[in-house]
Amino acid sequence: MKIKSATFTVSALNLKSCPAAIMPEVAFIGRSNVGKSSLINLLAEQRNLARVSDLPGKTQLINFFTINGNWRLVDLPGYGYAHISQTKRADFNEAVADYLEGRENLRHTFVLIDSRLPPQDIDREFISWLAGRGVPFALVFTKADKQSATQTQASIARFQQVVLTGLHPAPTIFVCSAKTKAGRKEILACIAGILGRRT
Ligand SMILES: Nc1nc2c(ncn2[C@@H]2O[C@H](COP(=O)(O)OP(=O)(O)OP(=O)(O)O)[C@@H](O)[C@H]2O)c(=O)[nH]1
Ligand SMILES: [Mg+2]
Repeated sequence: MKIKSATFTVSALNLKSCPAAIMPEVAFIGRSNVGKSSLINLLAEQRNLARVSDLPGKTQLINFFTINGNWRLVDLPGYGYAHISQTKRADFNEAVADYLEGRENLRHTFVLIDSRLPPQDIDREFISWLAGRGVPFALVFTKADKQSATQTQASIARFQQVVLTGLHPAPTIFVCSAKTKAGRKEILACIAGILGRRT
Protein backbone atom coordinates (compact mmCIF):
# COMPACT_ATOMS: atom_id res chain seq x y z
CA MET A 1 0.00 0.00 0.00
CA LYS A 2 1.31 3.44 -0.89
CA ILE A 3 1.12 6.07 1.83
CA LYS A 4 0.27 9.27 0.01
CA SER A 5 -0.61 11.32 3.05
CA ALA A 6 -0.37 10.91 6.81
CA THR A 7 -1.61 13.60 9.14
CA PHE A 8 -2.24 13.90 12.85
CA THR A 9 -5.97 14.16 13.44
CA VAL A 10 -6.66 14.39 17.15
CA SER A 11 -5.79 13.07 20.62
CA ALA A 12 -8.56 11.61 22.76
CA LEU A 13 -8.64 11.07 26.50
CA ASN A 14 -11.23 8.29 26.36
CA LEU A 15 -13.60 6.43 24.06
CA LYS A 16 -16.26 9.11 24.34
CA SER A 17 -13.95 11.83 23.04
CA CYS A 18 -12.69 9.78 20.06
CA PRO A 19 -13.43 11.29 16.64
CA ALA A 20 -16.55 10.19 14.74
CA ALA A 21 -16.18 6.59 13.60
CA ILE A 22 -16.26 7.50 9.92
CA MET A 23 -13.28 5.47 8.69
CA PRO A 24 -11.70 2.12 9.52
CA GLU A 25 -8.99 2.08 12.19
CA VAL A 26 -5.94 -0.04 12.92
CA ALA A 27 -4.53 0.25 16.45
CA PHE A 28 -1.07 -0.25 17.98
CA ILE A 29 -0.65 -1.32 21.58
CA GLY A 30 2.06 -2.79 23.79
CA ARG A 31 4.23 -2.12 26.81
CA SER A 32 5.54 1.36 27.35
CA ASN A 33 8.66 2.01 25.30
CA VAL A 34 8.17 -1.07 23.08
CA GLY A 35 8.18 1.09 19.94
CA LYS A 36 4.53 1.80 19.05
CA SER A 37 5.06 5.41 18.04
CA SER A 38 8.25 4.49 16.15
CA LEU A 39 6.37 1.83 14.20
CA ILE A 40 3.63 4.29 13.27
CA ASN A 41 6.26 6.70 11.97
CA LEU A 42 7.90 3.88 10.04
CA LEU A 43 4.61 2.86 8.42
CA ALA A 44 3.72 6.45 7.59
CA GLU A 45 7.28 7.24 6.45
CA GLN A 46 7.39 10.33 8.61
CA ARG A 47 10.00 11.03 11.20
CA ASN A 48 7.89 12.92 13.73
CA LEU A 49 4.26 12.06 13.08
CA ALA A 50 3.90 10.18 16.39
CA ARG A 51 6.05 11.30 19.31
CA VAL A 52 8.91 8.99 20.18
CA SER A 53 10.71 9.12 23.50
CA ASP A 54 13.33 7.30 25.55
CA LEU A 55 11.14 7.89 28.59
CA PRO A 56 8.44 5.25 28.96
CA GLY A 57 4.87 6.48 29.13
CA LYS A 58 5.24 9.17 26.49
CA THR A 59 1.98 8.39 24.71
CA GLN A 60 -0.77 8.88 27.30
CA LEU A 61 -3.65 9.77 25.03
CA ILE A 62 -5.27 7.89 22.17
CA ASN A 63 -3.71 9.50 19.10
CA PHE A 64 -5.36 9.30 15.69
CA PHE A 65 -3.48 9.69 12.40
CA THR A 66 -5.39 9.80 9.13
CA ILE A 67 -3.75 7.96 6.24
CA ASN A 68 -4.57 8.66 2.57
CA GLY A 69 -7.64 10.49 3.78
CA ASN A 70 -9.58 7.28 4.30
CA TRP A 71 -8.27 5.15 7.18
CA ARG A 72 -6.57 5.73 10.50
CA LEU A 73 -3.59 4.53 12.48
CA VAL A 74 -4.27 4.71 16.21
CA ASP A 75 -1.40 5.04 18.71
CA LEU A 76 -2.62 3.75 22.09
CA PRO A 77 -1.02 4.54 25.46
CA GLY A 78 1.38 1.80 26.54
CA TYR A 79 0.63 -0.55 29.40
CA GLY A 80 2.90 -1.61 32.23
CA TYR A 81 4.02 1.88 33.06
CA ALA A 82 4.06 2.24 36.84
CA HIS A 83 2.76 5.80 36.90
CA ILE A 84 -0.47 4.97 35.14
CA SER A 85 -3.11 3.97 37.66
CA GLN A 86 -4.13 0.34 37.66
CA THR A 87 -7.66 -0.66 36.80
CA LYS A 88 -9.69 -3.65 37.87
CA ARG A 89 -9.81 -5.02 34.36
CA ALA A 90 -6.06 -5.44 33.95
CA ASP A 91 -2.89 -3.52 34.44
CA PHE A 92 -3.57 -1.18 31.59
CA ASN A 93 -5.27 2.06 30.92
CA GLU A 94 -9.05 2.05 31.13
CA ALA A 95 -9.42 4.20 28.04
CA VAL A 96 -7.45 1.58 26.11
CA ALA A 97 -9.76 -1.17 27.34
CA ASP A 98 -12.85 0.86 26.40
CA TYR A 99 -11.44 1.64 22.98
CA LEU A 100 -10.49 -1.97 22.22
CA GLU A 101 -13.81 -3.34 23.45
CA GLY A 102 -16.09 -0.64 22.18
CA ARG A 103 -14.73 1.05 19.07
CA GLU A 104 -17.06 -0.02 16.28
CA ASN A 105 -14.72 0.90 13.38
CA LEU A 106 -11.62 -0.81 14.86
CA ARG A 107 -10.61 -3.40 12.27
CA HIS A 108 -7.40 -4.81 13.66
CA THR A 109 -4.96 -4.41 16.53
CA PHE A 110 -1.22 -4.90 16.43
CA VAL A 111 0.25 -5.95 19.77
CA LEU A 112 3.92 -5.02 19.96
CA ILE A 113 6.39 -7.19 21.85
CA ASP A 114 10.03 -6.35 22.56
CA SER A 115 11.94 -9.03 20.65
CA ARG A 116 14.84 -8.91 23.12
CA LEU A 117 12.91 -9.88 26.23
CA PRO A 118 11.72 -13.23 27.55
CA PRO A 119 7.90 -13.48 27.71
CA GLN A 120 6.56 -10.87 30.12
CA ASP A 121 3.59 -11.51 32.41
CA ILE A 122 1.96 -8.25 31.43
CA ASP A 123 2.04 -9.16 27.73
CA ARG A 124 0.59 -12.57 28.52
CA GLU A 125 -2.20 -11.02 30.59
CA PHE A 126 -2.97 -8.45 27.94
CA ILE A 127 -3.07 -11.00 25.10
CA SER A 128 -5.28 -13.28 27.14
CA TRP A 129 -7.63 -10.37 27.87
CA LEU A 130 -7.73 -9.40 24.18
CA ALA A 131 -8.28 -12.95 22.93
CA GLY A 132 -10.99 -13.45 25.55
CA ARG A 133 -12.90 -10.54 24.06
CA GLY A 134 -12.52 -11.74 20.50
CA VAL A 135 -10.59 -8.66 19.39
CA PRO A 136 -8.68 -9.61 16.22
CA PHE A 137 -4.97 -8.98 16.57
CA ALA A 138 -1.50 -9.70 15.20
CA LEU A 139 1.85 -9.59 17.00
CA VAL A 140 4.82 -7.43 16.04
CA PHE A 141 8.22 -8.19 17.55
CA THR A 142 10.04 -4.86 17.69
CA LYS A 143 13.63 -3.58 17.77
CA ALA A 144 14.92 -6.51 15.72
CA ASP A 145 17.99 -4.47 14.75
CA LYS A 146 19.25 -4.70 18.33
CA GLN A 147 20.11 -8.39 18.11
CA SER A 148 20.77 -11.17 15.59
CA ALA A 149 17.96 -12.74 13.54
CA THR A 150 18.67 -16.03 15.33
CA GLN A 151 18.11 -14.43 18.71
CA THR A 152 14.86 -12.86 17.50
CA GLN A 153 13.62 -16.20 16.19
CA ALA A 154 14.50 -17.87 19.49
CA SER A 155 12.61 -15.16 21.34
CA ILE A 156 9.53 -15.66 19.13
CA ALA A 157 9.68 -19.44 19.61
CA ARG A 158 9.75 -19.00 23.40
CA PHE A 159 6.85 -16.56 23.23
CA GLN A 160 4.83 -19.03 21.16
CA GLN A 161 5.48 -21.75 23.72
CA VAL A 162 4.75 -19.69 26.80
CA VAL A 163 2.04 -17.30 25.66
CA LEU A 164 0.42 -18.51 22.46
CA THR A 165 -0.22 -22.20 23.11
CA GLY A 166 -3.94 -22.77 23.20
CA LEU A 167 -4.77 -19.58 21.31
CA HIS A 168 -7.04 -20.21 18.33
CA PRO A 169 -6.59 -18.84 15.78
CA ALA A 170 -2.88 -18.26 16.37
CA PRO A 171 -2.08 -14.61 15.64
CA THR A 172 0.02 -13.64 12.64
CA ILE A 173 3.55 -12.67 13.66
CA PHE A 174 5.64 -9.84 12.22
CA VAL A 175 9.18 -8.76 13.01
CA CYS A 176 10.06 -5.11 12.65
CA SER A 177 12.77 -2.53 13.08
CA ALA A 178 12.17 1.18 12.96
CA LYS A 179 15.88 1.51 12.25
CA THR A 180 16.30 -0.84 9.27
CA LYS A 181 12.64 -0.54 8.14
CA ALA A 182 12.29 -4.32 8.30
CA GLY A 183 8.67 -5.41 8.47
CA ARG A 184 7.20 -2.22 7.01
CA LYS A 185 6.11 -3.78 3.72
CA GLU A 186 4.65 -6.88 5.38
CA ILE A 187 2.66 -4.94 7.98
CA LEU A 188 1.30 -2.54 5.35
CA ALA A 189 0.29 -5.48 3.15
CA CYS A 190 -1.53 -6.99 6.11
CA ILE A 191 -3.35 -3.71 6.74
CA ALA A 192 -4.24 -3.41 3.05
CA GLY A 193 -5.75 -6.89 3.21
CA ILE A 194 -7.76 -6.05 6.31
CA LEU A 195 -9.04 -2.82 4.78
CA GLY A 196 -9.73 -4.49 1.45
CA ARG A 197 -7.43 -2.06 -0.37
CA ARG A 198 -4.95 -2.62 -3.16
CA THR A 199 -1.33 -3.02 -2.04
N1 LIG B 1 17.05 0.46 17.77
C1 LIG B 1 15.74 0.61 17.76
N2 LIG B 1 15.16 1.47 18.63
C2 LIG B 1 13.81 1.60 18.62
C3 LIG B 1 12.99 0.88 17.71
N3 LIG B 1 11.70 1.21 17.94
C4 LIG B 1 11.71 2.12 18.96
N4 LIG B 1 12.99 2.35 19.35
C5 LIG B 1 13.39 3.27 20.44
O1 LIG B 1 12.71 2.89 21.63
C6 LIG B 1 12.30 4.04 22.39
C7 LIG B 1 10.79 4.03 22.58
O2 LIG B 1 10.15 4.15 21.33
P1 LIG B 1 8.65 4.71 21.19
O3 LIG B 1 8.28 4.53 19.75
O4 LIG B 1 8.53 6.06 21.78
O5 LIG B 1 7.86 3.66 22.11
P2 LIG B 1 6.32 3.68 22.55
O6 LIG B 1 5.90 2.25 22.59
O7 LIG B 1 5.53 4.57 21.65
O8 LIG B 1 6.43 4.25 24.02
P3 LIG B 1 5.27 4.94 24.93
O9 LIG B 1 4.57 5.95 24.09
O10 LIG B 1 6.08 5.55 26.03
O11 LIG B 1 4.40 3.85 25.41
C8 LIG B 1 12.81 5.24 21.60
O12 LIG B 1 14.06 5.62 22.12
C9 LIG B 1 12.96 4.69 20.18
O13 LIG B 1 13.92 5.39 19.42
C10 LIG B 1 13.65 -0.02 16.78
O14 LIG B 1 13.02 -0.71 15.95
N5 LIG B 1 15.01 -0.09 16.86
MG1 LIG C 1 4.38 6.21 22.12
